[in-house]
Amino acid sequence: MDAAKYIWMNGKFIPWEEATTHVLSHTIHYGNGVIEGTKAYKTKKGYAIFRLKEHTKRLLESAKMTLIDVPYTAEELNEAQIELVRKNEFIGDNVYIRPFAFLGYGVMGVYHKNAPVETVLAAWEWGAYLGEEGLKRGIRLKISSFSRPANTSNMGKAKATANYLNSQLAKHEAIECGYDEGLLLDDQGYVAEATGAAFFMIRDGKVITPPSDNALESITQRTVIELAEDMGIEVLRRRITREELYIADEAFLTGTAAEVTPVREIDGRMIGKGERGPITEKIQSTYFDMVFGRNPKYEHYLTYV
Ligand code: PPE
Repeated sequence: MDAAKYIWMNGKFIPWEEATTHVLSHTIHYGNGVIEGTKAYKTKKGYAIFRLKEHTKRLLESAKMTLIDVPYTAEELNEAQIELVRKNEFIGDNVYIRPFAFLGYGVMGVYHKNAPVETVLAAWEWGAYLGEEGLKRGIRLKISSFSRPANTSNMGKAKATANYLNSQLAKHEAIECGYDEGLLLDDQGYVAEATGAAFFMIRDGKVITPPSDNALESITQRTVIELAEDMGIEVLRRRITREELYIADEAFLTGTAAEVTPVREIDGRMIGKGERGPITEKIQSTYFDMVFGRNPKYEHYLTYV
């Protein structure tokens, strides 16, 4: 990871190296924390943060779901993120912002409401999540032997730190088996999401993506649905079963970090021609034009710093 200059912690900008925490912080032991992942891209007019308001809103909503009282308003957090990107004087095309809240030092035991809430905004330069090569050629996906936790036991719509244990197990399994990424089904056997991205497939010219019944309400997924519809492509939001994945014409993942990453293989079955498909390519290039400020139609999603 590339260090940056400053991190915003509990209302103040402090040097990157000084943003530390005690080993007995509550979240380290019991796993209740919330995170966001937001991106700033270098445009012709300087850095622009993509869908800043939506990401900050989701952070506060995740915190509400997991009973963490963040003592800052969305407006304060938005202003601080803009200032964070400015102050760090980044140079690269891709800046990743990680807003998060966790429970700090002071109490032990599962009951967490007396633990202090720590709010942090960090940012650093972070390139292609699944590799530059993956963006061009597509990645290999393995359906995980782990399923996404059922709605009766976890909260998939919260971007909760705790949900990433399940993601880590699936990711590790996929990598160990020689794949790039894991795809998780829900407890009923329908496609939920990848370990850190939403899933899309294309059949007969139609774009299909599952509802967020058992998954994070992905902001990139919502964006791509809008883009595809604007391009005149029909989009279906419906459940997908395993065997249907194998006969997809094209597939891709979406996420703030994953952006639009094509999928060229699932469980040893070649998807389409085993390369980035033509519709995927169109959606991907439209997405990059949008985030890099090259398409005035989507300017309203950009916050210039
Ligand atoms: N599902 C999961 C489980 C997930 O973590 C992400 C984002 C998404 C879907 C896509 O959501 P959105 O970014 O709103 O389109 N994963 C973040 C963290 C990845 C990481 O490894 O860290 C991200 O993309 O920022």
